[in-house]
Amino acid sequence: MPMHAFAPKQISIPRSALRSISRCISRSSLALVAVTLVAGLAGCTATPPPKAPPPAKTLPFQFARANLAPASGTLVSGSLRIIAQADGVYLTGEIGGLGRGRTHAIHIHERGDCSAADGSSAGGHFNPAGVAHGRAGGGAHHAGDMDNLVANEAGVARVDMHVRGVTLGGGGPTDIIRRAIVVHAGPDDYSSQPAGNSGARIACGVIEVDLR
Ligand SMILES: [Cu+2]
Ligand SMILES: [Zn+2]
Repeated sequence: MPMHAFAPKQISIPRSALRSISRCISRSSLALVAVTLVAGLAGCTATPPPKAPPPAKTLPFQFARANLAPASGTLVSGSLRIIAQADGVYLTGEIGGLGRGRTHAIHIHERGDCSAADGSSAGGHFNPAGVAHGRAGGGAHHAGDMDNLVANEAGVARVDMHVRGVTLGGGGPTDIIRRAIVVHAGPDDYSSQPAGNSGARIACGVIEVDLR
């Protein structure tokens, strides 16, 4: 910035003031340079720089997805979209390769790790409140408890599920990002502890942020 073009040489300006004005000008548009010079020696009231935004991982997210892959030697797979809502999330999608007309348990499990062949690496049901297993919407239950899926005659189950009390992102105790969705061989009886006696884990997928 050519300071000498605006500041006559015969006027003695302290170096510190010059530096201060220079800082002001560097933050101002050219249209503001004259105003800045007039106000300059009276003191630059530069506003502090805006605070850096919080890291992305602490932000709530609108969408997530879970691509379910087979576990325990099955051919069960599917893709679910997870949409943030005011009081929880909405799950939507399809899971195929299930038994024709069969009923299968589905839950959110605590660990986003589907690496074990039997899905055991996903841990137990997502249960931040430390309560008993049960039925969603009917008394005490894990935050990860959901109603059973029913497959059609083609072995495909349509998922359209509202799960209350969980969040996407934010890093709080109810955050389900990087947790897992697990489908089981049998139905959840909604009462046996700790997991509804729903049998082997036949598909598993990690819940990942979807930035679309
Ligand atoms: Cu489960
Ligand atoms: Zn449970």
